[in-house]
Amino acid sequence: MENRENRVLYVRLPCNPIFPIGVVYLSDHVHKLFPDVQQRIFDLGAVPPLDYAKGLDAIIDEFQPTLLVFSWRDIQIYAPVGGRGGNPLQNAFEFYYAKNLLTKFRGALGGLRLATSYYTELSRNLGLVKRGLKRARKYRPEARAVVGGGAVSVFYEQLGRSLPTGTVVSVGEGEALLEKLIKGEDLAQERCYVVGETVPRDRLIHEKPANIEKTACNYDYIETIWPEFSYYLQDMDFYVGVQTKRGCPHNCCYCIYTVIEGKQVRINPADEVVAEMRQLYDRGIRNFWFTDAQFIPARKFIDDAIELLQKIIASGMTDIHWAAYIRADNLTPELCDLMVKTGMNYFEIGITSGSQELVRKMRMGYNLRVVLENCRDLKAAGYNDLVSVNYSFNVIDETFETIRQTIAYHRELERIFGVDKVEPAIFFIGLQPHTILEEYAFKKDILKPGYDPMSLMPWTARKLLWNPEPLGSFFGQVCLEAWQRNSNDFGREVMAILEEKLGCADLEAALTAPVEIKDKQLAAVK
Ligand code: B12
Ligand code: SF4
Repeated sequence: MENRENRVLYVRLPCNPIFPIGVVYLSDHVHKLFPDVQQRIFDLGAVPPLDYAKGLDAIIDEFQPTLLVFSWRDIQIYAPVGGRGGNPLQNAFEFYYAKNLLTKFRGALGGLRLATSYYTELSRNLGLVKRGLKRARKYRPEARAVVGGGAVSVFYEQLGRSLPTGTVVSVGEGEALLEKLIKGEDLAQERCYVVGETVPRDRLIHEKPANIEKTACNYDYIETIWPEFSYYLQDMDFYVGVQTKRGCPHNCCYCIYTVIEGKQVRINPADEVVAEMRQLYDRGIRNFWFTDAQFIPARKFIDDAIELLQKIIASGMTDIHWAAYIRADNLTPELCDLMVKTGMNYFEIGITSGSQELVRKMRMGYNLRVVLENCRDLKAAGYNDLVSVNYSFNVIDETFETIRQTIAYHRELERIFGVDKVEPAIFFIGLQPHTILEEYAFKKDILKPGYDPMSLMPWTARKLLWNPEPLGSFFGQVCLEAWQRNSNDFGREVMAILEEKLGCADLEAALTAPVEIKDKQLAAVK
């Protein structure tokens, strides 16, 4: 029997205004199980920075929670685009690779600004947790804090060190944990630990998430506990998150999604997904982001995707748009047709490299030839919108030849979709804990166990922003030149410069991976 005195306050910690789908789903789940429990959502993503503390105090004074659920979405900010503290990749590269002293100095200043804003954000968020808990205890001495969300799942071992004793630190999905917290049950079997009381179990993050079948989120209820919900309804360009499945079965060497969400794919029933979208649709939402790690994780989930898209059409929501991460090796002409008909107008494919040989070495399980064939099907089905292709150079065993192959591959994608429709998103991998790449870095002595994956100190950041020599400096120079030429079209500039310097391989070479017996360094690590 739950404790009827439970009053649960969900605080989404400051974040760019991405729809706070995590806390929405958690509160919906709790409500379905414990309809009497009082709940409230407070989203700091929709509050100006100067008002964070004041706003948090006010909601706690008013609501007097017994359980504070802090949701922390992201911490890691290496991206090729303007982040919260500037363009992190550019700053880092200017500092590490610029030959011109002035540019180096500018990079150092930018890096310093960035590091300052990063550490300020970290300590501000930790401060908000402490402040909230302390204030809640004025009203309810038994009040407890629990922290979770994407950022906590990645850095759960490090974050616990700076949180108040007794705080529950959660990894992955929080539904089952909240259920137990509300019932006052023992947490020993959950993917969590309690600061100052228990330590994270070895390989905690690799434990399987609970198998809970998701039902349509009840937005009529959500509206009643989240007065600021309308903030996300005002801007009609906004992509509101809807989850259609959880989990990814792949093993891509740098990726942690598959660990956070688990390898077992759990499908949310199509009728429930459509019923959830319908509620948002009726509130004026027309843009949806399917928040799955992958919308079609493997061929065996093609039928599920088809079912969902058919049901969307049958529901009459014909003027919507949607976007997602798509493994384009798992498409069929029928699926392509449905994607276009249901309004997909943006997708990201994370092939990482256009060289089949490297794609195999990174354990990504992609067949690049199939990706191209499927992209042709998608174009034939009438897809005329943007596709973002994520490339991360220099992950492992990159050579000038594999770069030439990536260029050949990219040019072929441009031939299929049109140059202006294919956006090369050039990322460098931000090394994450619990990945195969991290183990590889240990093996190769690039990192030592016990390093701090959250450090932005230049000597650590240089290793975490994965761009090792011998090609590291080469890529550094190419990127610096690309920013100089046109920072607004960074990805295309990088491709152009690489092609000018190295030329372009035969497409056939890109698509063929010579069978090598001893290329399996990463596999060996695994
Ligand atoms: C979809 C997605 C996106 C989409 C979001 C689209 C949209 N409109 O919603 C896009 C592509 C825009 C995106 C962008 C970015 N993302 Co992103 N994204 C994801 C992804 C794949 C799923 C997130 C999601 O919505 N899941 C579904 C919801 C329901 O789950 P959830 O919010 O995580 O909540 C669940 C649990 O976390 C937990 N939970 C949440 N809060 C709490 C609190 C408590 C107390 C408890 C107990 C549990 C709990 O329970 C919830 C329900 O099960 C995750 C990876 C992953 N597989 O989790 C990365 C992830 C969240 N993203 C991440 C990052 C870094 C970013 C970027 C900052 C990347 C960048 N450098 O530019 C940008 C942010 C852009 C911006 N504008 O600021 C990181 C964050 C961690 C980190 N490394 O810092 C993640 C974890 C990926 C990773 N491993 O690196 N992202
Ligand atoms: S397919 Fe995507 S989500 Fe799955 S492991 Fe690979 S990179 Fe991660």
